[in-house]
Amino acid sequence: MNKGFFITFEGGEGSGKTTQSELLYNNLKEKGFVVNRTREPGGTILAEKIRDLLLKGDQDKMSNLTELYLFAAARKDHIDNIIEPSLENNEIVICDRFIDSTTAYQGYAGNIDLRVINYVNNITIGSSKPDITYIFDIDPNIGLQRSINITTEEIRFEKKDIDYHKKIRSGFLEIANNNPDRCIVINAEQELKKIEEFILNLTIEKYEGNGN
Ligand code: Z5A
Repeated sequence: MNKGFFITFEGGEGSGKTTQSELLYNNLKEKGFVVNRTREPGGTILAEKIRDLLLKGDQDKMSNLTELYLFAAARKDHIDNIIEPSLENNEIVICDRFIDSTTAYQGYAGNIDLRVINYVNNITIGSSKPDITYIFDIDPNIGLQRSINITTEEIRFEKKDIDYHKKIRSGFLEIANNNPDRCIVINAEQELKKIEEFILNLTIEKYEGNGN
């Protein structure tokens, strides 16, 4: 019997992942599923502290490799204390960003060798591999415009130039191409309700098809 069901939401800035992961969480709960919604970097006390280090302050304050290790450290704590226990408990876990963000941001955009990224990702997650990954695809100019109105100190990545964000977009599309078993690309420029319905229906179909 399968243990739990693990869903990740990925994509560039302002693509609507957070909005849609919350909608899916509410919709599944309303239908009686046991669901846990979390995010990366973050999800535990220690990982939220690492989040502050990573997302606040000057964009050049650390190297790409330092970033990679900090994201991995936060993820390991999150997996050990939140994701794995929830999956062991047969829950549905919805996570806003996960390993594909590391591949897109530190790998494709940050130029760390993808073999290093894959190695670090694999030893960090162990068997906690997502069952479905929704990749939100949006023109970075539109995404950045959408997030401009959100007031937060967590803007280290938003401050990077447009070329960086274009690399992230094409990186995510390549990840989807390389992982067709779990990745579904969502056109994030569509109307909110249309995306919400599509994701809910597909999630339930995949969940039931997974032997749950
Ligand atoms: N990062 C990394 O480099 N490596 C890693 O391994 C991980 C992360 C895990 C975390 O940010 C940062 O860490 C991230 C990558 C890096 N870079 N940044 N910044 P985050 O995930 O916490 O924050 P974010 O990516 O900036 O997300 P965001 O600003 O919260 O955007 P979003 O979640 O994609 O969008 P949203 O908040 O749901 O929506 C943005 C706005 O658009 C909002 O006003 C919505 O009402 C609106 N919206 C949403 N959907 C629509 C539609 N369909 N139409 C019109 N308007 C919409």
